[in-house]
Amino acid sequence: MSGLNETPRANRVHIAFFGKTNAGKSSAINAITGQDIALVSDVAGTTTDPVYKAMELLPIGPVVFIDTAGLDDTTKLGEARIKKTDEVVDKADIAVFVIRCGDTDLSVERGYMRRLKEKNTPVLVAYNIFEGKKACAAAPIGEKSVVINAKTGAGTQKLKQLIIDNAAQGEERSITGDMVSVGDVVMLVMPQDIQAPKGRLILPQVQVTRDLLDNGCRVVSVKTEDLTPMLGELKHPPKLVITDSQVFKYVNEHLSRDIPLTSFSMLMAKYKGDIEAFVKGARSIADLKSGDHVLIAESCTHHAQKGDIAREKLPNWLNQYAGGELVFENTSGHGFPDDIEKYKVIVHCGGCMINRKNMLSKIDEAKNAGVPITNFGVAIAFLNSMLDRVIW
Ligand SMILES: Nc1nc2c(ncn2[C@@H]2O[C@H](COP(=O)(O)OP(=O)(O)OP(=O)(O)O)[C@@H](O)[C@H]2O)c(=O)[nH]1
Ligand code: SF4
Ligand SMILES: [Mg+2]
Repeated sequence: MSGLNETPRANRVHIAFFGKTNAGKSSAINAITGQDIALVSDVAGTTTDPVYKAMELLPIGPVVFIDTAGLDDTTKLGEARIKKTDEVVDKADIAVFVIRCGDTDLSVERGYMRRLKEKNTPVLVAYNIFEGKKACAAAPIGEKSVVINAKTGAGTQKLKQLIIDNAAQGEERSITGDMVSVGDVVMLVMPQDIQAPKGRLILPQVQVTRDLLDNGCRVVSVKTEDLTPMLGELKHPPKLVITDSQVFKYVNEHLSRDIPLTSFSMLMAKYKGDIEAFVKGARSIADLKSGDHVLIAESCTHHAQKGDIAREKLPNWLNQYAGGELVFENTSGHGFPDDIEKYKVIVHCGGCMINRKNMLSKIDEAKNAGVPITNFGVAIAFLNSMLDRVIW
């Protein structure tokens, strides 16, 4: 786990290395980073589970290098490894294929490349020269490529530059950039009740504040009861009010309709996923009837206080709304169940531990199966009739 002052892994650019066993993936990562991150040996299948290494790669900033197991490991154990590699495919922001010069059977690589392309993930190829080996194969599907010697490090600076150039087209995204302008006064309503962690702010509040400051806004933060007095003290109404969803009702009642309002969860849903898909998914809750199957999906298992949202609160609210007994299933971890088509809606957690690419992959999987998908925050906004009032 990263420390409090470090960028969480979910917000780092994910740079993933793929390739056959012994192609030199681990050696290439070590050469680029100048660190012995990954174990290198001439035994095929040295790297088993994906290895993650967070670091700063200037000028990109915080990144995480991901070393994966060989794509051609067909043993029984290999199957489990391939599954883990598939998970990396879903979250890679940029993919580097390490291919041995002279290797012409690239069908496995092509399959993976195709999947990455479908996700608009930039794909690079590093041809690894093994001394005495023949010329390199032509780039499999016209990828941007470089020739390296992963063992001596030759060419790896060029590979690093190629990664930097192509990761740059990957997004430097702003949470509020399309809603505010320089000089705007933005008011944040942040109840600091007993549920709030002692002595600090929660991550969405911190991230949104930083984002607004970066956008040149003047940020005014108030507790719920200070909303009205603060509005009275401002010379002009704020350009935007951002509230914690828990006090939406209060804020809505105390805020003039002509002041744009949104919530931290709507902003985070937009930042992390596909807000239009989530809103559409949330509106499909209106069609739920008794007996319908609903999947509640969480990305990880550590959520001590969130457990009851997923297993109690949300199911209760949805049952109340549907006026009957819905059939709930909970899942946690990477994928969705195989019989995903049976669900009338999927309600996903906020995904604070996964990156945006990973969330978009999940949204795509649901879309491909024709199942509406939303997330906790947007579903709760719908259930509280917030969607008619807030902007996103
Ligand atoms: N001579 C030479 N050896 C290399 C080169 N690149 C890697 N090797 C060697 O090839 C072997 C495999 O390299 P790794 O980096 O462990 O390969 P990998 O793709 O991570 O392999 P797995 O983890 O087993 O999938 C090691 O013994 C490396 O030292 C190279 O360019 N030239
Ligand atoms: S919101 Fe999702 S990813 Fe974040 S802690 Fe909860 S279950 Fe894990
Ligand atoms: Mg390896």
